[in-house]
Amino acid sequence: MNFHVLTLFPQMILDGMNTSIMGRAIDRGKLSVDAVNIRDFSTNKHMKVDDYTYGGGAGMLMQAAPVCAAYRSIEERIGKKPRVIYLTPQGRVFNQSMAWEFAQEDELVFLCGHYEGIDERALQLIVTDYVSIGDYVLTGGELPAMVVMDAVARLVPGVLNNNESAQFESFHDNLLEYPQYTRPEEFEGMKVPDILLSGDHAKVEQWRLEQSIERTRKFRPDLYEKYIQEHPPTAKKKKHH
Ligand code: 6GU
Repeated sequence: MNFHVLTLFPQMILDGMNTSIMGRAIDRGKLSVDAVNIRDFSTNKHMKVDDYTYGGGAGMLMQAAPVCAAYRSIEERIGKKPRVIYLTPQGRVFNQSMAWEFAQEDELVFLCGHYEGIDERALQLIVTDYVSIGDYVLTGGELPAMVVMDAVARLVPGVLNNNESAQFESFHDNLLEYPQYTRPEEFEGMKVPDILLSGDHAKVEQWRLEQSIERTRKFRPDLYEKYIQEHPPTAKKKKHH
């Protein structure tokens, strides 16, 4: 998977992505991240990339020309028209199924806005997907781009170790994860649940599923409803409440 990020702050992207599991995956050749500085494509003598908005109002807007020129440099380099994800609070709210969808691509471009946004004509010309990471406002698209890249990258084959496989985990099946424990058996008077020490694998699995269901019901009733729709409680099984 090759990520390309259009940004005014390339160092922020490179610093964030060359660390920990992402950094390891880059070193192993499973991922690449390049940050293209939109300012390098300004034709203004002061390397300006923003201007006032037509119609008035507060703030500055990123101009269409440097954004499009920066994008086209990527298109020419990779020799195809990739999906271009614009990070914006106006976008579709990112979730795990979108991460799986993006993970099917070989190349992904992320467009990070700043100031009050980007000239609408640049967006019309190059953007294929509008994505938000939640209902709050940030100062720019760099952190959202890194959030989406992290979620997508860990689904790319070879990025995670086998035993940290992305297949079985939170949001698989709309359930939250069950509680986990490591040594010691007792910490500040709190014991690890007996069932986890029993060695009865089937009982452990049953307990974990019950814990997942109960946590989801308590903390994420919206996800719980989806889970119940796909797994209606039967007379035989234990009730979920
Ligand atoms: Cl994608 N961008 C900005 N600037 N703020 C956000 C966001 C994106 N998602 C949530 N808030």
